[in-house]
Amino acid sequence: MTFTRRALVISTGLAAASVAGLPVSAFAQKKLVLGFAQVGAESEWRTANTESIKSSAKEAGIELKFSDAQQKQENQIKAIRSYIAQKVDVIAFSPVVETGWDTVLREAKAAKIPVVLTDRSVNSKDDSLYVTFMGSDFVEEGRKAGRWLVEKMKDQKGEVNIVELQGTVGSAPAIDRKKGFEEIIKADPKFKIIRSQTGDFTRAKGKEVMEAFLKADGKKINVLYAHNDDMAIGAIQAIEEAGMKPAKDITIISIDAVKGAFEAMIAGKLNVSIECSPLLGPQLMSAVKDIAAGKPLPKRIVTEETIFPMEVAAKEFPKRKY
Ligand code: GZL
Repeated sequence: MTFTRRALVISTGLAAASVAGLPVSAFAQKKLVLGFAQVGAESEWRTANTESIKSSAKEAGIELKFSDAQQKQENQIKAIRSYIAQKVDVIAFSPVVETGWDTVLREAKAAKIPVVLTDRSVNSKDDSLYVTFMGSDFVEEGRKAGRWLVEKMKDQKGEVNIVELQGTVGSAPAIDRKKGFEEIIKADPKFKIIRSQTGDFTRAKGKEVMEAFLKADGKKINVLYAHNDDMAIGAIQAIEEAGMKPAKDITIISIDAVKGAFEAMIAGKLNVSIECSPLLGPQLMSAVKDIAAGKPLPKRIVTEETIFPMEVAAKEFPKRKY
């Protein structure tokens, strides 16, 4: 039964119930059920994203089935299959990597269960496999990081040696944040990415990889570009343990603008954080209700975001919601 037909059946049921004198509430209480397959709990951003989804589902009166895949694609696929078996009304997930989803998404389509992509997208030729993708423009986030650096270094005559902490290999944010950043800095040959490696979006790995970068190139490093705040915060510890001053000896740019980033900027240890909002819960719940009501949705819903240099961190911090 298609989703629209299911909505029609519910509304017809309500009409029939009221004519037959049955308590309409018997039909009206059919709660929508959303199955959400989360990436994991790898970062402050992800924790805030999970909180937004859980609190918004509660507020919207939507029954939420939630799973944490510990950043493993096979776990997300297992969770999606279990939601199909449970015949949930809508499935939503944030794909840990861009590829390898077509088979399970075709299973959801065959089961007539609509799918919503949140936060990260999939690299599929068949965009009929999902209703909409809501989340940030990661390429633009990378461009914002590049533009901030070009402006900061505009009077710098010599080479600007950059080390890069990439996000999870194969993930949309890692691929696109790299792409946007390189698109901007390639205009000036003084900018050179001398080392680039994944820190898997975690503090621990960010620290470990930065230790290796410092061991290899220490004093040569002018800039760290981290694809998220957690890796930048881990790297800040490594920089300090190496006897250098973060945000002074090494300019640090990161993305997300989570609480930890504001604390680091206020402490003078991080130069700038590009906002990437995890607060997708309300948008997701409204999309679930629209799908249930048979309303069409745009294929792409982009989250509007800004940039926070350390100079504004203290003023902005009290207003932050994540
Ligand atoms: C971005 C999100 C990324 C964050 C990281 O939308 O997918 O994953 O930037 C998180 O902090 O781990």
